[in-house]
Amino acid sequence: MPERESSCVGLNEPRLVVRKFLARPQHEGVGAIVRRSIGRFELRHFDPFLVLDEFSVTAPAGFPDHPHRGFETVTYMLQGAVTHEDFDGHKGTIGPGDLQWMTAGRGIVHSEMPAAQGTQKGLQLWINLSSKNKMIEPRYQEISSKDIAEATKDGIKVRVIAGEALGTKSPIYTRTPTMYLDFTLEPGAHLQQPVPESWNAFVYVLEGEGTFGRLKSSPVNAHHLLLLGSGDGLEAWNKSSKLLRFILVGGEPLCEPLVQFGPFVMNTQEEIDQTIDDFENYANGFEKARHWRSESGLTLDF
Ligand code: FJE
Ligand code: FE
Repeated sequence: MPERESSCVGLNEPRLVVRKFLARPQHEGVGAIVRRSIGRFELRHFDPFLVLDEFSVTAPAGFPDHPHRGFETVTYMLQGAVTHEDFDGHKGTIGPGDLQWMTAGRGIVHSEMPAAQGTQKGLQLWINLSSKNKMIEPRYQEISSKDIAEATKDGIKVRVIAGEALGTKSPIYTRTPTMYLDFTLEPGAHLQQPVPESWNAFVYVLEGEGTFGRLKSSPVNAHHLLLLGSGDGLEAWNKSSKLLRFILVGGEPLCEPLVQFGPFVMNTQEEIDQTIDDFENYANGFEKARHWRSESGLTLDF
């Protein structure tokens, strides 16, 4: 029997698209605009993912002082720059192609504000933490664009934000096992990307038009989120005459109870009550919020 071509990457059971959402612009923060897909009413969570926002901010709009507890925020810049500043003195600016992987753990209070003229664009993904990791010390992993691992093959370019693709690995440590790949496919390119069978996975289209799951399915364009069904990987084709860019994100579901109150995500209502108490009383990780204000001096209501 002839061997299957490149059997090490061939897929036995490609995942099909089971749901498709168009992320429409909505207001968030102070004057900012986000296209929210995961996290909106019709798609409250997609375990372990809580929110996916494609954001667009133009000064003086932004996301001034606000807290987080119990999950991670992953900010990937597409255009322009954002300055972040937290209550522990951690401060920096991320520009085009840069990544900030922030594990809020027991608590971060920070601001995220535009740092350049014009419109700043990017993606922010919120990844839930398991009960045993919700109260860990906060941690940042930051990678500038030039240091993000890239690989190219057969008309496919991938930027490996987390996980592995085309034999290239990201150095990012994911506490909730996660893969995050930024693919660009030239016209005619065909992708087969393994995704662990037990993981939930989705595609979000950034640019161009792509065919996902099966060759005969109708093409999907920018700002659409596609939830993938079960299987061992994703097959995608660029049947158009322009570049196709999308992210493929997968994660191991936590399968735990979840109670969310804005930027606090815990397992039980008691833990949420405790978190609100901690935040109001500057306790259990929120101590440094007592005397801290960002340069913006504003506070985000939630
Ligand atoms: C937040 C409202 C918010 N999406 N995308 C309430 F807007 C935010 C928030 C963000 C955010 C920040 C960036 Cl840089 C990009 C975002 C929501 O900061 F955390 C709460 N609680
Ligand atoms: Fe934030």
